[in-house]
Amino acid sequence: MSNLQTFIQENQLVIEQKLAELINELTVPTELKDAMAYSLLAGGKRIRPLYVLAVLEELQVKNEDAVIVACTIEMIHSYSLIHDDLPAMDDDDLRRGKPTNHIVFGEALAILAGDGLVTLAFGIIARLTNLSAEQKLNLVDKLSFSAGAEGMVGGQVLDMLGEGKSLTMTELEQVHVNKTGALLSFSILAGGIIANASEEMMNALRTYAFHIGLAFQIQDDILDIEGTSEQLGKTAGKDVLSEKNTYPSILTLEGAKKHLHMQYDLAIEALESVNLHKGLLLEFANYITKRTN
Ligand code: GRG
Repeated sequence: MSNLQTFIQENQLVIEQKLAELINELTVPTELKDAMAYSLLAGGKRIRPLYVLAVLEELQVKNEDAVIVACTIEMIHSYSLIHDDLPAMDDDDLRRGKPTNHIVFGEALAILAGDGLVTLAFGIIARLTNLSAEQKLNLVDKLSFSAGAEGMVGGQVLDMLGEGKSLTMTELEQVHVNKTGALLSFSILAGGIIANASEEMMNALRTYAFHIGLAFQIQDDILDIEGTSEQLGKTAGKDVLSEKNTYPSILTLEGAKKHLHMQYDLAIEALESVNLHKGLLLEFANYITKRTN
């Protein structure tokens, strides 16, 4: 088994346990807790929390709060998926092979479960005890930027406004840097913040994160065309059928694959400058660009 596979296996378990713990300890109406838990504890690859822990592993720093910060990012990710699946947005009935949150709990509770998850994340960071006030403020600041109007929410709006129009590559990139890249990038930077990494290290991680964020989305678009039936089932090929703007639709499939490799190379080049190009972050980049689901 590769280092990354062992790392993922061990840490996914820790993340799952911590997520369950953080939800179970809430004193909130049962219906709300059930709706929050339904999506948060429904599996998924846990790429974002794993990235936080991978950066700390590479920087050889241990901090008991790291896994909790990692879980808060998964809470924000989970909220974004619940809201993205709503009838007013993508109107999806299935997510990860299971009925979407609003199908099970109804639209109102699904919206509120998402609201509950996103706000919970910030409160949890504020209450951490193994990080300095400065680190927590930095995490809250960067997380709100990445998840909010200047990041994921803004990207979702740009994506929505672009539907039915032919976007240029620059416009498409702007959608994805914000919609998908911002939160994924934050996961990588959060590891650096928790580790009190140097400015040079943070700059390298930032560049790596930027290109990995794009690579993740390009591979997502490629999987929508070439993916396994499981992956195609996720959206039922919706993006292809609805003629949404995607990397393959603008660059062709071959062009999208070339662009993916270019983003990969740029990500690894950034790691070379801080001598992190042979470890877990390299393996993670390989996984992101070759993933099949
Ligand atoms: C509603 C504010 C708001 C934002 C939604 C992230 C997002 C913005 C929408 C998700 C739609 C989508 C399929 C985007 C493509 C890339 C992506 C984020 C895929 C899902 O992330 P994974 O692959 O999912 O990490 P798992 O299931 O593994 O957690």
